[in-house]
Amino acid sequence: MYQPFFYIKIFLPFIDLAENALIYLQLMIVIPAIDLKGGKCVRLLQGKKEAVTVYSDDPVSMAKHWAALGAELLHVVDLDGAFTGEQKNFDVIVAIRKAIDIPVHVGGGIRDMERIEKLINLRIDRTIIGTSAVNKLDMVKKACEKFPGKVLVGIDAKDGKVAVKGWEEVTEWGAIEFAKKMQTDGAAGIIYTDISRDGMLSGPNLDAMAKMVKALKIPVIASGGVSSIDDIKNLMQIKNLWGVITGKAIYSGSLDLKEAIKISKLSLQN
Ligand code: AMZ
Repeated sequence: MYQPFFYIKIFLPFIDLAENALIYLQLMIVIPAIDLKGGKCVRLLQGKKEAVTVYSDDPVSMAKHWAALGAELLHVVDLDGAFTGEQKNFDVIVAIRKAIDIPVHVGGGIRDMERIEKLINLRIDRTIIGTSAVNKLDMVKKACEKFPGKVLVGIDAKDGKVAVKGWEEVTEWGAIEFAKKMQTDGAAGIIYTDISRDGMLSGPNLDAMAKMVKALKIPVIASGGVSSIDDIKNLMQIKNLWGVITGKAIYSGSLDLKEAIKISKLSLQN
């Protein structure tokens, strides 16, 4: 599938029009999220499965809604998959893919090569690997060799350490240290989530995001804590941040997706 934004982001570097004056052309993609649990579109608080709010019984309509508002990419997570290790919302994911024309990323419960291949064959544009990137240390490398450009790594951090298995287990890996390894292994990009902020509408962890972007050459997508247009503007100040995922804010109405997309495309600041 042709994905203009992805290529624009790669080939059009951030242009500094004037040194020392904060005037620059900034592009950052705003990505709506659909988290699936029991076939429904939900949000969790800090990823805890008991703190669940159902936003829609019809995730396919939700996906169409975000696409109609101008989304250029959709982030879909099978939460049951992330908790159990096996994708449980596969049919819904397939239905979402068929219903919209924009690129779709999928994560949650993708734990082996067969699952990656299956999703890619179904025209899922990129797969997100979390737990297995840590627990099967050579898997991302192998997957990237077989499916170049199709494998993102989801790094979900609790106090700077990588968490896995639905965020119920925290590992010894430092987030940046692990991200660098994934970059070396060929990951197409990193989705970096601050667990303590996720679903809290408390503002993103700008400092942690900036450090991650600075440490890597591959695209970084920030996730967790976004609540308002000001958060979008603040994230845009992080030079080279590729994108931001928003969930609860667009469901609760504290962020207008259409406005966020508009603002994220071009920003001339003095
Ligand atoms: O909210 C959670 N508890 C949660 C969540 N959103 N746990 C995992 N995930 C997401 C990760 C990543 O996109 O952010 O699931 C994906 C990783 O799944 P897995 O099964 O590879 O660890």
